[in-house]
Amino acid sequence: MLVHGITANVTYDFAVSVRAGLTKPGQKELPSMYLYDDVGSALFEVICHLPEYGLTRADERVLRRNASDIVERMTGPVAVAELGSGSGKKTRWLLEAFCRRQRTSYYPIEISPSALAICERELRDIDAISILGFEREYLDGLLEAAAHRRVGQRLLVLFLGSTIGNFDRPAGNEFLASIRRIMQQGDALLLGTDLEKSDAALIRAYDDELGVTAAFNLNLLARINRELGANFDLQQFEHVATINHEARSVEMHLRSKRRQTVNISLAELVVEFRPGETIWTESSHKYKAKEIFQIAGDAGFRCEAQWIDEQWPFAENLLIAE
Ligand code: AVJ
Repeated sequence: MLVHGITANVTYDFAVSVRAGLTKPGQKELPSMYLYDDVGSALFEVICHLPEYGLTRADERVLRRNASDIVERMTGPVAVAELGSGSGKKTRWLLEAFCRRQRTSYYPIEISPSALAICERELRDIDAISILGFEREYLDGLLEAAAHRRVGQRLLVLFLGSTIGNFDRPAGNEFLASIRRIMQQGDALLLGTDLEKSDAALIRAYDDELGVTAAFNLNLLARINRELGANFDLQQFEHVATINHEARSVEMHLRSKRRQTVNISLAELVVEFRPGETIWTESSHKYKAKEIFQIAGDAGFRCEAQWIDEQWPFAENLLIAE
């Protein structure tokens, strides 16, 4: 019964978001969070292995190389909460370093149940780890994780992979401030941020030769077909990646190849598309290493340390709650 109730609500929220995004005057849009169902999460894992997409490997390299430095800066017992853990692979280095010192709690927070299960399986062999996963949205999950921490445990929140880049800058600042409000003074946030790079490198990364990113993006329409009884013809839409210089971001869109009408029955919606019209599905903002200090300060943190990968410019930032 409960499971049925939760499922119904998830579908309802999805229908409401799809309706709001596709009836917006001007640019149609869909929230990027819905890219990550089981199929989307699996495709994203493949993207992380593509030669053109260096982001995840850079994130992993910085974490692996600096794990002991990061861990030494967090003295005493620690509870680690991770927002959007994915497969959990890149978190291993940090958790192993913490667990060598003492028993450590790990709370992965993930909206994809399959990604959460994979993460728990991937990391459960680490000695002296206690894993408790939350299938929740970020802030709800973090509230729950924070409620589980023991007295005397410092909370380390991981927000890796430059997922912060999915927010526009004001929303990103607000999100960091919301995380800060759940934390106590002295707690820490390890924030991964992809740094600015050439337009050509970014277009290659977000429009790969093999078409995996295209499939990842188009899966959002397939998901609407599956879950909301829609009739999108996937052949009639194409993946586009563009640079927004003003926002300093890469945008993914789905472009209608012709004039067409789509019926989305569970959203009680009929949508018209002009030829060439796009649905904006995701933005990935890029940062300057220096600007993180300002962003941290504005949200109630102090950026205590920054580690940068030179091969694929990417920064791992240790923010301390003030
Ligand atoms: C998981 C949000 C960090 O923006 O680079 C990868 C998602 N989209 N390729 C990113 C993504 C297309 C990714 N993040």
